[in-house]
Amino acid sequence: MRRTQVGIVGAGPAGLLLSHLLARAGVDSVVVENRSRHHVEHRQRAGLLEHGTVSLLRDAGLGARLDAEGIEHGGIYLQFAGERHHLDFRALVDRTVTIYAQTEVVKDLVAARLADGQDISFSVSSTAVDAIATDRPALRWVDEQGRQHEVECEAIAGCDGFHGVCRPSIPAAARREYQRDYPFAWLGIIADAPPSTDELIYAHHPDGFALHSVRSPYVSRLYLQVGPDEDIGAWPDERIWAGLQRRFALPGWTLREGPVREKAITPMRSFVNTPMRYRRLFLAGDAAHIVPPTGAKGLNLALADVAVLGEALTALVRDGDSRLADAYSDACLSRVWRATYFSSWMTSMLHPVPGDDFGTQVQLAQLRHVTSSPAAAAALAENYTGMPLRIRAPGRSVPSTPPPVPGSAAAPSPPSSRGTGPR
Ligand code: FAS
Ligand code: PHB
Repeated sequence: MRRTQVGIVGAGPAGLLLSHLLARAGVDSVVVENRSRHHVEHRQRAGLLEHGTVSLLRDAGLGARLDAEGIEHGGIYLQFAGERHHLDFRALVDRTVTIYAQTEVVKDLVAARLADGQDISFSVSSTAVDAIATDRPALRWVDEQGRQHEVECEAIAGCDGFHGVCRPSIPAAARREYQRDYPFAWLGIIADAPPSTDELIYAHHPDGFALHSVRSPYVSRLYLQVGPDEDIGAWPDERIWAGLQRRFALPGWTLREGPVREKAITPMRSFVNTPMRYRRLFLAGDAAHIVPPTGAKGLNLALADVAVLGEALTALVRDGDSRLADAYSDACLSRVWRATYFSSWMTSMLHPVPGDDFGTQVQLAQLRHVTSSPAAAAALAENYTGMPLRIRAPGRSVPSTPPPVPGSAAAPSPPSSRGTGPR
């Protein structure tokens, strides 16, 4: 039996950043992960960091490679009914986003933790959390060599994703789940093809949604909407490219193809578990909530949870002050529900459902509204670039400074339907 201050389950972005923030505050942690280091550093997931997430990583001393290799984007394109419109985030809300893949964030975090001497156990099995209703919860696992471990903690952070063991360890009567499953999924590819656009293209098409994202000047990340139960085996590379070509087609613009390095299908769901804390067990990231990736919120939300949790656990286990820990769940859930609403709205606007002709007309009306009204465009830009990260101590509300009211002297000019290709 060993002891640590915080036991962390999961070495994804949430678990790793939490361990990093706690260490900077002088709080010890143990991190256990059931996949290999190579797996967690190379599994393709998110690609876009909000404005606030970039600041958070920089402030935590993790900005070097992000600043050198991240690609700043000042807007997105929305394509529908044969038109492509640009939304200029700088003009609308004076904020940008940065393309920097989750794989790179995880590599930076693993390197920083190991350089700091952090104990991370990869490839473990039989993870379990016990006595979470007491002040001395226990974390148990079997390591790669088959040895059993048990660590007594002062708190446990469940950063083990949607399929982890921490959320189910909370008594069903003590928590509530909200879930919506969408009638479609995303087929995502990584292709060795130079991006055909300078900023992301979100395309609504009768065949289905498609997204052109990027990873580097030589690598493209693309997605297309497929049925909810599609078999990746039914999608050879030729079929994927043909589908993308149709969905992005625009006169005078070409989608460059290349070898497909990876492909996978991701189901689309919205999920929130409340509260995000049970006694000495705290949930963060996908362990507590899932958003459809349309709004590029999942990774950003996970890191925002951890920014709050790091302060709360430091106050609890280092300073004996439980106020931030007591406020943790509510402080995160207001942001979680805002991101859940935006991701659900963006998803419902962009994904035609076969046979729902009424719904498709509503989607086109929404897209025409967002690309013609400065107020509607600013609302999308404000949510897409992310809400400022704010840690609120109980009893102190931080006055918000909302963006200028559209139409007022300080408001930006209307969105433009610029050219169709890279600037
Ligand atoms: P993670 O799932 O990343 O990490 C949890 C970790 O816990 C994993 O490494 C897991 O192996 C480990 N674990 C689980 N059970 C365990 C156990 N019993 N014992 C020990 N360890 C355990 N977000 C976007 O913004 N854009 C996207 O395009 C996007 N695409 C995605 C595609 C897929 C297939 C998935 C699943 C998610 C995607 N997301 C996307 C969301 C994703 O980026 C998550 O929001 C992000 O990984 C959340 O980070 P964590 O909360 O750390 O959870
Ligand atoms: C990605 O680059 O993987 C990405 C970007 C934006 C999204 C979803 C995924 O909305």
